[in-house]
Amino acid sequence: MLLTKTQIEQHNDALLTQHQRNFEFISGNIPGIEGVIKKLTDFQVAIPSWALGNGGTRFGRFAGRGAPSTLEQKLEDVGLLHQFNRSSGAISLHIPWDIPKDATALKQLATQLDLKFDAMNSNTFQDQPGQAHSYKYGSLQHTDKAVRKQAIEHNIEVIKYGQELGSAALTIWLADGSCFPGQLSFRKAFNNTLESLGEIYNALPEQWKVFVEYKAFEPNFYSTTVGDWGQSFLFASKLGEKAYTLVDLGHHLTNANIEQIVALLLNEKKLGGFHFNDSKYGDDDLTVGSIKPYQLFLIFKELVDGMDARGMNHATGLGWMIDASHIVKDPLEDLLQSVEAIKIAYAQALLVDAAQLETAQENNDVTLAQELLQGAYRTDVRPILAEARLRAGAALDPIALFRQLKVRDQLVNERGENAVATGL
Ligand code: LRH
Ligand code: MN
Repeated sequence: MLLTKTQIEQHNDALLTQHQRNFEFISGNIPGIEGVIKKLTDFQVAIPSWALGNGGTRFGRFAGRGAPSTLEQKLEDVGLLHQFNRSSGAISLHIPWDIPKDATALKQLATQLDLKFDAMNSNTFQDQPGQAHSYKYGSLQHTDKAVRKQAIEHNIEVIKYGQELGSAALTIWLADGSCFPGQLSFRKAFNNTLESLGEIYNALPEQWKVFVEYKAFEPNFYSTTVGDWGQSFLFASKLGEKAYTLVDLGHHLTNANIEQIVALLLNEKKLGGFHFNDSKYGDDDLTVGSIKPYQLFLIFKELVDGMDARGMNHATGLGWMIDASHIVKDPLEDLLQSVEAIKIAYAQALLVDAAQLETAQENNDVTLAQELLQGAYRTDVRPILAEARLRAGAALDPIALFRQLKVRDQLVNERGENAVATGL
């Protein structure tokens, strides 16, 4: 299903007066408001193909309703999200969960839906039926060269699918590691992984990037071979200029200072992109901004600072992707909220008076620095986001319209109650 222009206009007409009052109130106080709206409009967040159905944990999975059971239906769902917020203009595919049977037809559908294909994701953390070698003891790190070769070939195959679709990046997340002391030679695992990544790197097409995603633990619970930003940075630096680190917000040990990590990786020109989500404990993959919204704001403040310092285009300079899993919420509502939370943090970061903050920092005026930062964070920027959506032909209040149109019920009518999506 897709929305009609009329449905969006009728929804906006009903909310227009209230919105204009809110927007006039806030915009009057913001110098360069038009510049902020332009940046917000250009800022697109890629939606993960594996988060359009309901996910589970090892303790079970509660079925969703009307989930997309084909790759085409997944594109339609992302196209639908993009109609609601004109901010979800890309999908990130995971192979083999989303192998395109007809790449040309899929590209045509994506064009119709005004979608691009963002980074491709490989998968050497699950054994596929009929697979020659198991990844039980790892993939690119494996002690057996045949297993490493199999994993390298899979990543090169993923690049080929991406080339057919017009993607220009490969994200490699490795579950590789160990569960017990003594199980693994850390040095051999690192060197095998580096050698294997090198073969994948050499297969990258000219304009492509490879993102090395790190994660502290799970599914291995003693060591992870790409376990933190330092290890990912090491790999990306040794591989070459097309290799970057990828920061998944849920992949850090408790209380890690992610905004500092982001500042340093940007400073070193080795930050490639993000998997946005939120978490309280582990890799919880919760709605962005639902647990630690202030941390998300601080991360975007470092991003705006670091990208401006290097003259980078905010919208295209890094990979902006969500990586979430929905256990108790409607996946589409959750993704609409996550995109909104990302853009709220970005808008608030754009409101920080960087020059005044720099002066306060130079003068070690800690209180003033805090006041400048928290003043921006405590600004309700939602009317600015709504104005950007209105001008882009999207909905003033996406969640309200999603519910008003009973979108989930319509999808169930189309797809049946128990349609299931591939993914986690
Ligand atoms: C690993 C991860 C990775 C994906 C997977 C679905 O935890 O974040 O980015 O491949 O989730
Ligand atoms: Mn991730």
